[in-house]
Parts: sequence; C-alpha cells; structure tokens
Amino acid sequence: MDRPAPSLSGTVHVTRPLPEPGTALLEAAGLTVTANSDDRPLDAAELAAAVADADALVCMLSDRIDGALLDAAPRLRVVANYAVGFDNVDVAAARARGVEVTNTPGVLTDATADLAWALLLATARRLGEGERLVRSGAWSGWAPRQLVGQPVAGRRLGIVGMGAIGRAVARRAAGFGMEICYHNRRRVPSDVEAQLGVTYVGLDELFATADVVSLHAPLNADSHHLVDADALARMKSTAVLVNTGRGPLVDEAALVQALDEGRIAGAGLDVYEAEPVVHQGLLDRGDVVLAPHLGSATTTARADMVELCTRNVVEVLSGRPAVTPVPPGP
Ligand code: 8YV
Repeated sequence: MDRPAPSLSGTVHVTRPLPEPGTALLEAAGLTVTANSDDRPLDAAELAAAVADADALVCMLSDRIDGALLDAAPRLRVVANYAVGFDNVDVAAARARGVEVTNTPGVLTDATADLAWALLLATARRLGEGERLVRSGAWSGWAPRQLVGQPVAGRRLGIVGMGAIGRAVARRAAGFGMEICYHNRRRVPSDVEAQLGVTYVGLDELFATADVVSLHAPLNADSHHLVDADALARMKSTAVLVNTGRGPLVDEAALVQALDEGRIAGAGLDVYEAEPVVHQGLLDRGDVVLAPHLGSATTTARADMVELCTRNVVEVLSGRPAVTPVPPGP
C-alpha cells in the first residue's frame, strides 16, 4: 500500500496485536492508535472502555460487536473486521447508528482454500492418525491393512457455499479430477458453472452423493447447523466432512454421534461451535483432523488483511466510501 500522507486525525483502537505491517500504516496516515498489547480477547467491559474515544475500530472474530458496545463508542464511524466472516458484528445495529462495517474479502481466499484442501487430504488419507503413530514410537512398519483411507482423486466433491473461497476450492479439485457439485443460496451464473465445471444440486442431493462435503457458507440464521443429524444421516458412510467456514455451521454433538455410529468416515475441522472449546467427543477421536482456526494464517494473507483493514479505516475517516463494506444482508 502506498503510505497515505499523514493528513487524518482521529483515534483507532486495535483489539489484538496485528502481524506485519501491524499498526504502522494507520500511524502513517496520521491516526492515533490505541491497541490491546495482550494477545487475548478483551471482555465486553474492557472493549467498551477501549472504544470510548475511538473513531475507528479494528476488531476480530474474537470480539463481539453489538448494540451495547456501539453505544459505548459514540464517536465510532467504522468497524473494520479483520476477517472475511462478520458474524461477530451486529451489522444492523451498526448501520442503525451510522457506523460502517467492513471485512477482508479476497485477500484470504487462496489461503483458506489451501487449508480446506490440507484438511480434506489429511482426513481422507488419515494423516493425523499416521503422524501420531510415527511420533508415538509404536509404528512397527508398513502393513497392508494399516491406516487405509478414502480415495480423493476422481471422487465427488460437494461444496456448500459457492462464493470466492468455494470457487477456489473447486478450482483445486479440478487438478484431482473430481466431479464437483455445489449448493449456494443463489445459483451462480452458468458461465461460472461452466468455467469451474460444477453442477448445482439441492442440499439433500449434495449430502447424499458427495464423497467429500466442504463448507464455505457464511454463518447466519439460515446456515446455523446446516449440517445437523439429518444431513449427516444422508451422507455416505465413506464420506468426509471439511469445515473451514464457521463452527456453528455444524451441529458438533450430532457430528460426534455420526462418527461414533460410523455413519461418516471422518471430519477435518478448522472451526468449532464454541472456540476455543472443542467438543470432547472430537478430541477423543482419531478419525478427525483438528486445526486451530488457521484458514487465513499465511504471511501474505495476514499482511494483506492488515492493509485492507487500514485502507477501510482511512477511507471512511476521510469521508470516502469503504473499500470493502460488508455486503447487504441476505
Ligand atoms: C480470520 C476468518 O483470520 O476471515 C475469516 O472469516 O475466519 C479468519 O481468516 C479470523 O476470523 C480472525 O478474525
């Protein structure tokens, strides 16, 4: 990003230490930065105190931005969420108070699609179990029946949510010769379908026919527990579930039960219903691969997210439109 001439005044609060370039771009724009230097989420009272004089807020998934918090920040003009997902922000409450909400689409698409594929392959091929076996010292050598997993190449991939990340996952699947079906709130244009080689299906058909189901839908009232006991019961016993979207897309208790009953083959999860708490039934199982919300955790994605948040703050405080305002509601 070209460093903006220091022309702005105002205060921006940043709720967690940011990776490089950190707050340097905000400061270079002339803004006063207050920041939580502890790498832990602030509680509601701490956050309210921190935003009392703020004109802008850079916040994360771990911060709940609701009407009460916004009322504690009378000067606030923009909430720049350091994430593409914005289910942690009450957007209607912000809009009602004239506060702009922005997110970070695009810059973490490839990072998240790569991570979905890492989980897909690791789960299908039982890599977590294999790694633990080798590290344990108990591995006694190659065996014909050892850790036999599910094939990936040539199988059927079901993508739920065909936004930028779902599409990036589909593009990667082409290299594996997969047949790809998808479901999305709105069917994507036919030229995009043709380009990606994807077929639109209803959710029930997707769950019933896919060998891998990968979730890329935003979390909202409609998508909460999109994968519930019914959906899991429809899935093939050899199927693998991958979730790099948001934890509450999946009913974790139902997932544990389905795994216990052998109704699906495994799950690769980057996100959880009550992060950082992970359902004990998942922790106890070998056939799940559990990542600590790493979707956007690459050097370039995280740096680009910092830059995009900064540009959003600078634009709004300069009286110009945000670069990436969150999309209007469903
Ligand atoms: C963020 C994410 O890094 O962008 C998202 O929606 O889930 C992650 O990539 C995380 O939410 C921190 O705010």
